[in-house]
Amino acid sequence: MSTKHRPSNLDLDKLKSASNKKFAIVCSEWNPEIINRLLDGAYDFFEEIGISKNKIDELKVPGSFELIFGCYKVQSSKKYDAILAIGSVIRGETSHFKYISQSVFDGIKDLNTNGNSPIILCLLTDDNYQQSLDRSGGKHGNKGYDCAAATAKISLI
Ligand code: DLZ
Repeated sequence: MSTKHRPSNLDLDKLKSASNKKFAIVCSEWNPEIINRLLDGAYDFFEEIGISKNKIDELKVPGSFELIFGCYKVQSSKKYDAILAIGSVIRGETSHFKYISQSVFDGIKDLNTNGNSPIILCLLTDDNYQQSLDRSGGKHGNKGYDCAAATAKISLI
């Protein structure tokens, strides 16, 4: 199991008390290599606190914009202690980048105010592909791992 991206301030022993909680991951299908790297990081974390991959429900949505609807559906089921949303938006020549990114932050923020299962948003918003690689298991760590830790943490509040 990879621990090379583990943040130094992580209290893994404390987070192990989330091992009896129920989690779901909602992830986008755009930029699949980046998404898979983020998912690997997230599952690395969950394994470290004693939750195997097959205990976590995963819902795929077409793009990051649909993370809002996917999270809404999952949240409405009231089956989960916390939800992790994973997406990757990479700046291109189109203004889609800013509209999609802002919409996702706004939409997930709104869902987080309804008092149901909290949603942690792991949305990479990078200028180019290399930056996304760097943050999904590269030189800047793995945000999937970090956000999975945040998901466990919020489930304990
Ligand atoms: C359309 C689009 C573009 C240009 N770029 C991305 C991206 O970098 N990452 C991502 O997750 N999704 C992208 N999409 C797709 C939108 O999220 C959405 O799926 C479509 O606009 C359909 O609603």
